[in-house]
Amino acid sequence: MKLTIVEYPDKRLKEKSKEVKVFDANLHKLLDAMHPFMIETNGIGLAAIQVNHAIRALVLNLPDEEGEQHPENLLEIINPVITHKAGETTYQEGCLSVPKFYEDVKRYETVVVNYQDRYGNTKTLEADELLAIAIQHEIDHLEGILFIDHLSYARRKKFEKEYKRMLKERKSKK
Ligand code: QAP
Ligand code: CO
Repeated sequence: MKLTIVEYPDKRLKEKSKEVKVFDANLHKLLDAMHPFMIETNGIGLAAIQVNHAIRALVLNLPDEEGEQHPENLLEIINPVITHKAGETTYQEGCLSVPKFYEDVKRYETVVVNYQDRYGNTKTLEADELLAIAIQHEIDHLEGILFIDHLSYARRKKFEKEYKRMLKERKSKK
């Protein structure tokens, strides 16, 4: 299965993703492709909508203290729902769908998430630190929300200006 990244300002990123109801080989094929794709593109988190599949599925693979990603740390999260949230934290976020841009975003410090695994089994995850931030970022994608949607008006305007210039520059090099 060949995947390509959907990049801002593509309207598909604003779509609300649909609940997964069938946990079949098609879902597994997509998840199996998303993981290596995310690693190859230097991502730590990827929502299905970012590879043009508007379903409520995401993968996460956070690096360890040495900055290395291990396959055994892969998380596959389907139909997530945040059931508890507390605290506040700010982190400089990026997104594979918004290449080369990083901005501070405020998130809950800890979240509890109910979700399903690839077989439809119900799970609960208590997340803090980078995992809590990453999960909130990816769940936003399922609602059609990007990290740049959290910026102040002034920061967003600055971003749009710089991003447009970057796209123009990239186009001229093709
Ligand atoms: C979401 O983000 C996230 O601009 C995952 O050129 C963000 O994997 C989780 C990436 C912040 C936790 C904290 C971005 C790769 C990857 C880029 C990513 C780029 C290449 C972003
Ligand atoms: Co993202």
